[in-house]
Amino acid sequence: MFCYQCQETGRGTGCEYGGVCGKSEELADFQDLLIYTIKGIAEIIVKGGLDTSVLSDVNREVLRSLFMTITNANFDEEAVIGQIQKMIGERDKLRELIDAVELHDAATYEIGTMRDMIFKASYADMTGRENKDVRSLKHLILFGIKGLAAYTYHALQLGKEKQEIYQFIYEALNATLDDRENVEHLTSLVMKTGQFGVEAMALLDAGNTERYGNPEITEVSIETGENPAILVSGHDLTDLEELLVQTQGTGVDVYTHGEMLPAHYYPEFKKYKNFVGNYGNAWWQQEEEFKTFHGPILFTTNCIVPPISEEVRNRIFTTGATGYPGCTHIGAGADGKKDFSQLIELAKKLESPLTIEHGSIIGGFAHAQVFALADKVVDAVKSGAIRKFVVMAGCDGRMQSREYYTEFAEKLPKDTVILTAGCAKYRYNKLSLGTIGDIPRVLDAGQCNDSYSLALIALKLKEVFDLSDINELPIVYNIAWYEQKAVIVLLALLYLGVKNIRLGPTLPAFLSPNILKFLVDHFGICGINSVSEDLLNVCS
Ligand code: FSO
Ligand code: SF4
Repeated sequence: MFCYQCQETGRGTGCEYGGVCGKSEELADFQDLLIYTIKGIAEIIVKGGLDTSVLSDVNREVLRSLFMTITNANFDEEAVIGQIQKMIGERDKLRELIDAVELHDAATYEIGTMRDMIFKASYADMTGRENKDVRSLKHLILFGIKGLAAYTYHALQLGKEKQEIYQFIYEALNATLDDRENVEHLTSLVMKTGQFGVEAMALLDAGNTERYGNPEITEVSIETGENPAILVSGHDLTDLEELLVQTQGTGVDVYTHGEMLPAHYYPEFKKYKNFVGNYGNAWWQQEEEFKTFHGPILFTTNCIVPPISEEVRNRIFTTGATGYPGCTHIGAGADGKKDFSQLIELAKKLESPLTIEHGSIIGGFAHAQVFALADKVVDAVKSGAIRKFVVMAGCDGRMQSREYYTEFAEKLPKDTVILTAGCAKYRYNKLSLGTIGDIPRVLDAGQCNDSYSLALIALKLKEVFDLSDINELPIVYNIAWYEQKAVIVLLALLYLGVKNIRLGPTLPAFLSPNILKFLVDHFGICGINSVSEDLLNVCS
């Protein structure tokens, strides 16, 4: 195994003998083989000129395969092996549709026994075979594509899709397989990945807002009630909706965890009286929080931390692209619906959640809500009441160095406003940072994909202030990353022309020195320093 796709990668260079995330060597190898196989599918589709609009099942399963390999999404070896077998079957059917062309091993390899598969899997990653910069760019594209696929998968659950996104995913995956690719072309594909990142986030935004309404200012309780309850984690709002419908009248309440918090901001979810609040913090604190929650936990997407306690493991359920060995996976039935009755019955037998916090969190500042406040915001900027906006979107994580973000938020001058999205917010969303007039100093747009809202807000301000360049706005970017969804968000911001992004707590290990230099020279990307040094940049 060799994996360096996330920020917590071993020794800051790569995990080689099991992942810091808990991924075993075998699972890492199988995930690589799954990616290798879908690259083969991409090659067949691209070289054979196949029309993606008649490949709905393949498109969906390719998205699912990519999503299954995102950090902390799926730890279930059997599920990954099953997906490899399914994708080999799809690949072989596709091959029969095209004229004979020379194809890569990924598009043709055969597996006889499990031993063959294990052997093949151990050679399926891309390390060590190519020039460092080519390899770095290919990984930057692949990890961006994983994030892109996750957002596209969510959009698809909401009935939204765009053939151009599938076509690009196949184009990009095919390029990562091609030994003749060069730095120039791969660099252009990196930018194109960002372009499609914007498209996918826009598609998901349209899917979410058309079905659930535009997020609005909302106070979310972090207290608990008396009823037994289910905790929902991840990003998939359609799963949450199904669960809320099924829990009506059962006496079981529903709480959000981690990245599901922004669901409370959507008008459509407010009609469910048993949707009572948010429990706990960002993903990495889940073990302790799940213990005191007492009820069943549903993972709709990534951010599973391998449970240490068997008692907690017995209460975990997965759905969608997620999986954990020994935990029940709830798949969709033939009618496309999911049956959550097992969780509801289990909840009824368990204690109600223990209160671990008091108070509430305010959020719901996605693009429509901020546009509704535009006059106030613009007046505050013109009068000097708001000196700067600081985009602190992205992820939270285990590393102690992330305390930087709490300290940075606390020490920001009082005439600055934090724009956030993603689970990074848990580092400062319960601090009393106050308001400027009646504008809160932390404006939470939502999940990591709602970084799209932050981009729209920046573009709107550029228009209002009649500026020619987004970088002339009084906005600075201090973004925290952890996994591959953050990679696509970063590439999307670069595509939109945002410069001088500070990225931390460490820079990606998959960037070679030359590729990092390219990003520094062209986009002014830099790492974090001490809080006091980085604050100088905000105050200047
Ligand atoms: Fe991941 Fe980051 Fe969205 Fe968090 S990008 S880690 S749980 O912000 O959420 O999926
Ligand atoms: Fe290591 Fe991150 Fe890969 Fe897990 S996802 S194996 S922690 S680099």
